[in-house]
Amino acid sequence: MTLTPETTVAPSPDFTARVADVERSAYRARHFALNMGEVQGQGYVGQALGSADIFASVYRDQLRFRPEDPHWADRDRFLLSTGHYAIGHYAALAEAGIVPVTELDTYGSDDSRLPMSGMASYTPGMEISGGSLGHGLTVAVGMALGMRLQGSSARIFNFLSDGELDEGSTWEAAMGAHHHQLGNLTALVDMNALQADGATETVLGIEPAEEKWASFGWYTQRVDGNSAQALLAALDNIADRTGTTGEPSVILCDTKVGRGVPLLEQREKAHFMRIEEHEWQICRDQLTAGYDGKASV
Ligand SMILES: Cc1ncc(C[n+]2csc(CCOP(=O)(O)OP(=O)(O)O)c2C)c(N)n1
Ligand SMILES: [Mg+2]
Repeated sequence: MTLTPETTVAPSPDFTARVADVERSAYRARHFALNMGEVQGQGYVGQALGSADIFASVYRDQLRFRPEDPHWADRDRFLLSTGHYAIGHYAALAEAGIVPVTELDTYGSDDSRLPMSGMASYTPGMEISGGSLGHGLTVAVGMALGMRLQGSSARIFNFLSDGELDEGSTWEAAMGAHHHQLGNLTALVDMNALQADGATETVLGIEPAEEKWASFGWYTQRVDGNSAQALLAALDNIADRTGTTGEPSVILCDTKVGRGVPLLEQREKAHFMRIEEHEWQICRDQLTAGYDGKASV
């Protein structure tokens, strides 16, 4: 079956159907990311493709929001720490009906509401301005505490990167979340094994990451971050616990840069991936062919 990025399918409570729904959404989001990248001739396309399953799992399946009212007070919050992943976030916001699909073409252009690095004041649904790495979780902790003090049942999700685990502020926030018993907080870490200048393990190793988070008092799971099935199972485990424990939760998501497009998966890992003009269509074709071959769809 071939789906165009515009096709939408209603969510279903059945797990298998939920997985297929998230996979479809991630597939469409990957097309959106390629389209945005092509408009600029560049962009953080490798990260967007790698993390699309994480965004889709949360936006499609977990997050409580009103597309027509992005500032609805009781909404769940999704905080993007990594401003450069905005391209992936915009794709998810378009999928969620918060940003019009037609607006994606303006990505990174002058006067666009969709700048290359996420800005809260520009984009509906963008809760914080990213770019200065290591601050997302600190803001998320404050928000989670604030929502609890207000008696709100809203949940806070923070998307951060493996590179951000090198930031001391991330661990201060992790301690704070445990101290305040923020069971309404979930961190999602894109463990793509890359951080700008090189491989995470050679720049500044952060393993064993699970043991670190667990020792900070977090309910810790590590999953294949390119498997909607694994992501939803992990998110379900967290949802089952919410309200019953004060432990904050983290999902360490092992992902592949360029996921879904073999040409880019095999390319040397690069923070800012160079894609030649003639390659965009090849990328799109490979993405569509890979999706058509998926057993669970
Ligand atoms: C506080 C701060 N220090 C340094 C940078 C410069 N910087 C930009 S991206 C990046 C790499 C961060 O790692 P990650 O988010 O894992 O990168 P990716 O996987 O996208 O390569 C760095 C150090 C920054 N944006 N903010
Ligand atoms: Mg990284």
